Amino acid sequence: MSINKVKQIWSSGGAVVNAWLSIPSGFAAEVIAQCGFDSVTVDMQHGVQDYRSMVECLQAMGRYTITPMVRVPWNEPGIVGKVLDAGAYGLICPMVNTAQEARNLVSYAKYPPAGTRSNGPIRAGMYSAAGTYQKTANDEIVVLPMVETKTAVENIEQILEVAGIDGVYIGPTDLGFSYGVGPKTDHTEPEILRIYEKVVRECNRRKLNPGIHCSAAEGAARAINMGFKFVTLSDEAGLMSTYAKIQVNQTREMSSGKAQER
Ligand code: 3PY
Ligand code: MG
Repeated sequence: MSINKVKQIWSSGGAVVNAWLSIPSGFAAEVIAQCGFDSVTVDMQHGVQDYRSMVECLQAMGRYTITPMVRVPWNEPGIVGKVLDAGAYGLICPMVNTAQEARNLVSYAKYPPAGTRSNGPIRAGMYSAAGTYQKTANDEIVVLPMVETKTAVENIEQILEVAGIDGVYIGPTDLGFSYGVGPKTDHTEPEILRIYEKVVRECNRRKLNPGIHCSAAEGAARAINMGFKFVTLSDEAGLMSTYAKIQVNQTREMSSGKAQER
């Protein structure tokens, strides 16, 4: 059996509930990692994360039974190898538009002969006997190229045929831009929903796992009910500010006007 919780959940037919870290803080990662998520993804593309803060986040989530994942800033071999060397067991990569780009991603993420990843799992290899990590990494690490443009949607079948990917991850805001309906999550436009249905169907045909970025429980549950196998609930900054605003507003409402409107 896989040691990767995401793979375990998928092999039992379940859907993964993923967290998203944009705050460059090990403590924030620790807080989120104990909330019951199945996986936690450090976002190095749009999150306020750099390499060191990403490593701190991975360290902070180390004692929880979650899969540590990273979204890299771009499809480049240097950063892909470096986040895997730091111990990521899942990789999300933005803006993968063609089968060739997906093949490149797989190649960067896998050791030879499957790929071209360079040896040196400086942190990733630390918790097992020397050489053990390299024997299992190709199978254990989840690779999810992002489908977030019209071009990627047009190429979806070819992208899904690329050996070594575990599914795809939809970026709804970039997809919205690409289709001229605006950069938002939890789309309800029939045109976008038809794309989601197609991605789910084509993934299912190939025993792959469709994933999607959502903004909250309602959209995430709807996505799971559509057949998505990996859903992200906003990011921790979004969750924090949503809950804080609710608490501030409730305090004003419940204090009979003594806590004044600002
Ligand atoms: C998108 O919605 O485009 C994303 O990349 C989600 O983070
Ligand atoms: Mg995006």
